[in-house]
Amino acid sequence: MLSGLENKWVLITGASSGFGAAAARAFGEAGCRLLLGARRLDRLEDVAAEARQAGSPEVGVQVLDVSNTPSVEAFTAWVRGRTDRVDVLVNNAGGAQGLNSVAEGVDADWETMLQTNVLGVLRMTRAVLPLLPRDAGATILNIGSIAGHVAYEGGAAYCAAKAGELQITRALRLELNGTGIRVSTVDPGLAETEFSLVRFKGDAARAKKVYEGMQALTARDVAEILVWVAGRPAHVNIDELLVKPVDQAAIHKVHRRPV
Ligand code: NDP
Ligand code: 8X3
Repeated sequence: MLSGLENKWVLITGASSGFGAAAARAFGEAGCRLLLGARRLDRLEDVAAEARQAGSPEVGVQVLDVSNTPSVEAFTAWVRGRTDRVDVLVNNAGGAQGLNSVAEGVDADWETMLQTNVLGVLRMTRAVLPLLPRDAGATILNIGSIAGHVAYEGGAAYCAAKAGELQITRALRLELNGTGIRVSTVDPGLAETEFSLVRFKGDAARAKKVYEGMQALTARDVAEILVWVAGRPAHVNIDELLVKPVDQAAIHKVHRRPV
């Protein structure tokens, strides 16, 4: 897959699974050099091996917890030890915890969702901004969600977090106007990754039901979009891209076949 991204430095948060891992493979195929972060180092090492196999000339992995400022700072110090520039920052780390109504809400779940999906994006962006080159097509690529556009029952904190991510993206684009740095959000609907397994705290049967009888997006579908967005000519900014499975006409309208 040739995209003009060869040898660009791409930093991906949450690269140990799902979209982040698929993005590492896809940017690897495009010939990018990769800096991968997440909390599970063993999983990152497996992803790194796949990305090298796919064609990446250089892959580094390092522990990263985006919910913790010292961890973000230590990660960025590690990045600075490998390169003085980051061409693409993919703020992907995040997810949901639980599907409780507000009345039944759990503090720890709310705090995790806001820490990762909102403050994590702010922390990572603040830390990496000085490394993004000016006027060279550098890109901040945030992963939002359909949940940032439309609310659903049990999703109050997650929907609020992804709406927060959307507004961070919009504010950043205004703040960075004139620098040549592009700011995009890619907002998927239902995609089968470990997202629901994490949301339902390891309940695999409940997680599987979310995608039952319908064809969800794959992590690869989303990763290919990320490579496409980052690979546009330097003067082109893809502002907001909402992508859903054909079976999902709207957040509450999902076509399911009998199973
Ligand atoms: P996965 O659960 O498969 O991947 C989530 C990734 O985020 C993992 O690599 C995990 O790594 C990482 N992560 C979670 N918390 C932290 C943290 N505190 N610090 C660093 N890394 C962290 O789910 P997806 O790939 O689906 O999710 C990726 C993004 O896409 C999330 O922001 C999610 O909200 C969003 N999204 C998902 C959709 C879906 O339907 N799947 C649809 C729309 C958006 P580790 O545990 O090793 O730290
Ligand atoms: C994940 C998509 O609809 O499960 O962001 O919230 S949804």
